[in-house]
Amino acid sequence: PSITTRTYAERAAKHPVPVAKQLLDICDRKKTNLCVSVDVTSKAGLLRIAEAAGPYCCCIKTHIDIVEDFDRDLVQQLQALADKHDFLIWEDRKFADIGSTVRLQYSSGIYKIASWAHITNAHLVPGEGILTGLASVGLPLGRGLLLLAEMSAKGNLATGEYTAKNVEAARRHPEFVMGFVAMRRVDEREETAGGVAPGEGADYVIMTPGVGLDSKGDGMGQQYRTPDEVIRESGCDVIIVGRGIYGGGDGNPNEEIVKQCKRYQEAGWKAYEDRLRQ
Ligand code: BMP
Repeated sequence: PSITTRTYAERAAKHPVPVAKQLLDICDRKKTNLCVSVDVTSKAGLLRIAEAAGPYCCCIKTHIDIVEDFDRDLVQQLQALADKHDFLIWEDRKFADIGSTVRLQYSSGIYKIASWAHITNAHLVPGEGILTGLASVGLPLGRGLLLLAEMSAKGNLATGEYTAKNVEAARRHPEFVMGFVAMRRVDEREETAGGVAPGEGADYVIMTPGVGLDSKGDGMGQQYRTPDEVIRESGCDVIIVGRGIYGGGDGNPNEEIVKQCKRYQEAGWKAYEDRLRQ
């Protein structure tokens, strides 16, 4: 059977990357495949939205370098919220340099991403040295990495052979690469093409941005699909929702955030249950 017919719990039990196991277990426990992307520029805004969204999501995704008043206390408070509400933290850093440089960018500087983010992600543009560099920091800390095998924006260049190379590279780093940012089940297509039966290969978590129920785009290239298109039709595992939940700017009031979280959580979970029945 294909990966898409297995439950999150079944997949958690067998996953080789501890953080992927944790994420899939949270999805099962909280009945949510929602990752909330919080792209706001203030510490107070980020913490407020994470607190409001925490009960409904499996993961909070940050862009820590847009926060104007970043300090260590911000990540400490975010970690406390992750413990309290049972979610993981993903810093959407999109590393894209040679191994020796990303190793420093991941561990050092102002942000020290590896010290607090369970998950981060990278482009394969520089070649597989980027994985060796990031793994040298992340593996000892039990972190996991997503490769950007595809992107959501119109006209993006992560397609075809480049996407396939991401899947091949992931297979050579099974202890650290937990999955992909992708728009579809990129791993299974590859397995079928290579003559391997779908689902017999490694299990990758597919986390998918460009999800919105009320809008088709943002006028800057973003393209939105519904949770049903993403989870059931395309076989992805986690929906990433940003502006559809926090509303842009400094963010919606808490009441609206909670309302939208429940709406996306429900839609994402229904799509998953429908997929299991397919
Ligand atoms: P929104 O739902 O507001 O469009 O936000 C999408 C989020 O996902 C942004 O933080 C963006 O950086 C991220 N993202 C994306 O939109 N497309 C990709 O291909 C990869 C991303 O990380």
